[in-house]
Amino acid sequence: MTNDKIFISYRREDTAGHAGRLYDRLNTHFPGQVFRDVTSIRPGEKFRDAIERKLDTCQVFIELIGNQWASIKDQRGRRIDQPDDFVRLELATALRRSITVIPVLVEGARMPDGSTLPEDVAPLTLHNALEISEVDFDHDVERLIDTLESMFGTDKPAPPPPTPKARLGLIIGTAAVGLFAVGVILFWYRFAGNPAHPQNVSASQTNQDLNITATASSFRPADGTATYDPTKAIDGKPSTAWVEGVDGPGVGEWIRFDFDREINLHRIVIEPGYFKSPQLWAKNNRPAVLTAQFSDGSSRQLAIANRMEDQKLDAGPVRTRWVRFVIQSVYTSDSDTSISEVRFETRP
Ligand SMILES: [Ca+2]
Repeated sequence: MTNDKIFISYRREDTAGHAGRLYDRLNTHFPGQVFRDVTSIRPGEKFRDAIERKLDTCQVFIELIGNQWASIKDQRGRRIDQPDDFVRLELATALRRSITVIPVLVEGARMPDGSTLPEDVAPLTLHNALEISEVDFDHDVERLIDTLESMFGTDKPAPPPPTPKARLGLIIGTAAVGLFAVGVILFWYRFAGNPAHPQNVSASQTNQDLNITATASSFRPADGTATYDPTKAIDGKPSTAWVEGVDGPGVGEWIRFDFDREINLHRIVIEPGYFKSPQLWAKNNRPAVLTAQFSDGSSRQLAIANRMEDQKLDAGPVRTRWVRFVIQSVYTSDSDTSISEVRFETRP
């Protein structure tokens, strides 16, 4: 029986050194949950069966891509084109199942062109890649670990039960908060519409030369002068943010941007979290993995680092009239998930 949640796939001739170091680092952080090497499959086990079984418990599949990943050949030709190539078998199996696939580009390698890859592994190129390099190895791997942690969810210990005295205070406090909340909700219904059904809350904003309309599945009601509707993610101000408004971490909530024309999108720049101050950033959840969906029916997963800085994410190129981000997982704090700013980089 195996409990491996993380599968590292790589080509020995291409990235064996990085695979070894990455395995060591991940295994320190997630002990006993990382699987690296098909050589640890017992002799006599059928290779295909062994891979299928190894991937049964796997939640995240990491494909290390070096400069020779796609091009490396043997006497029969390019390895990736051969149906029994073990990297191809592993990757195709992971892509076929609902396993999160993260391509990791090593030492400046580029993502291969999907049109040059066999059909069963070409979808790899739709996934957002992380990069690792010798110079920034520690930093790059930390970013990967942050992403993995958010996917697995970090179990925080429950707070101790309140003492009787504290409980009385809690009841009074809860009642006061309850009354206040009723007031806020009544105010909200009266002046701002019903926050439970904000499906079509939208406004046009200019983001670069694009006219964009933003909508969201939910958003946090205004408090005082601060508002958190979806247009706050495209107002050009890091100090304002879209903040989802449901109970819990906001997984499944979405924000959508409609453009005034079809664009050729190649990169998305995102400010994940509430950038008004480092304190507020730490207090509000940050998205860790977003699914970006496009009007051509395609989508891609964006892995976001847990850092308060602009993050540039490869998105295409894809021709699309809109982008919808669905929150898949978050870095949890004690408040709702926020996005301060999104920019779309296009090509003609
Ligand atoms: Ca903003």
